[in-house]
Amino acid sequence: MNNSRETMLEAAQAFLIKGTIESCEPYGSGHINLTYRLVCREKGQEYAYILQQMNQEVFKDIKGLMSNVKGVTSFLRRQIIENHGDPDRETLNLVPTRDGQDYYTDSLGHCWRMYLFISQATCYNLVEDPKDFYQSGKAFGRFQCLLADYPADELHETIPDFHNTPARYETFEKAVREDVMGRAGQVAEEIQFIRERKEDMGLALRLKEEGRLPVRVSHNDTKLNNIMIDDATGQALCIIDLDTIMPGFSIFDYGDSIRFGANTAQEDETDLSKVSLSLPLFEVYTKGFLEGSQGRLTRTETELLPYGAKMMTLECGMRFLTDYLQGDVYFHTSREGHNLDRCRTQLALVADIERKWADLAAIVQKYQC
Ligand code: ADP
Ligand code: GN1
Ligand code: MG
Repeated sequence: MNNSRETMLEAAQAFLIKGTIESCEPYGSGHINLTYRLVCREKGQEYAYILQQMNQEVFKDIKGLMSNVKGVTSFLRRQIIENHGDPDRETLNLVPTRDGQDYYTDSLGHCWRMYLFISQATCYNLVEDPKDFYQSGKAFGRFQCLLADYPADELHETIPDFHNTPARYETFEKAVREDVMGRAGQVAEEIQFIRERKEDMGLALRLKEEGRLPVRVSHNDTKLNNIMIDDATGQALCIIDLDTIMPGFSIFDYGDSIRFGANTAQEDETDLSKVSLSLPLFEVYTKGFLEGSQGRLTRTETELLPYGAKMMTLECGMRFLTDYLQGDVYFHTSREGHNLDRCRTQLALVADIERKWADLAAIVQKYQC
């Protein structure tokens, strides 16, 4: 899966980096792009960068994608400067290529981009301190407020129907029917679990059509490891992974964070007895998200927050199972059955969300503005 050293170095040299390259190693735990940490040195001073080969199977329109990233990061940079923040750490910063472009296409046709590396900050795969999760809720709530003034018509839809759950369901059923890897027989229970919840999937789109659920410029991939927490202050520092910023629903941005961060286990845990929805974590995130949203969410949006959490978890479980059935062609995997393990944690979490439904509604009501 990883590139050869020559390919990485060719790509790294195409950008306006400072000094000479010391190292370039795979980095982070994203499921989509190939990410490297590049370290350079000049006159004893170290300069670090994130070098990414973008996933062209997933993102068909790299030009549109990069125009979104450039537009959104420049917009955020201006706001951070106005608020006397640190624009090099509080937003992603693209490093241009030597010929002034936002990304580089190598001799094999692969597309690369580079960001300044944000140091002394961490992306977590599991909540270690509930305060971090509260911070992350506040930051994602605020992020959507900041983007409220972003010209939505300038955004390219990088993945059409990204959180269209009924469309995802159709793709899942097709994968079951085609069963190209001959795996459907061993996952009958999971298939059944998803089918039993088919009727729940269309609610958000129906409400949108009735004019009852607003479409907002959203991040669309708000998991905990897409936000950097400052090691020194414990504050949410920077929201990263801007590849899926598109029009979407606030309840899905909220829900995707709950799916990942309020789970007591990691997304790919194999011991399902460790998987549950933590009510204390659900509560701190909800408090943070509603505070960060500064009263902008409508009553319907607020009431639908638990639904957003359930739907993002179910949709993600369905996507992992679809990928397992199709032969692991979308998400990066690092072991046999990885996508199936991920699917199982998500479905176990859906079941726990359903068991705790009344508690979730009560928590949301407690913090409703
Ligand atoms: P993917 O789409 O594959 O998830 P991300 O853009 O989220 O890719 O990057 C993968 C990981 O790389 C992140 O979870 C984070 O740990 C790290 N990362 C990305 N950008 C930066 C940055 N500018 N500074 C430091 N770490 C970063
Ligand atoms: C992917 O890119 P990353 O790893 O942050 C995926 C999300 C899924 C998530 C599951 C573009 O996120 O939609 O929810 O994996 N991103 C894309 O962990 O498909
Ligand atoms: Mg990511």
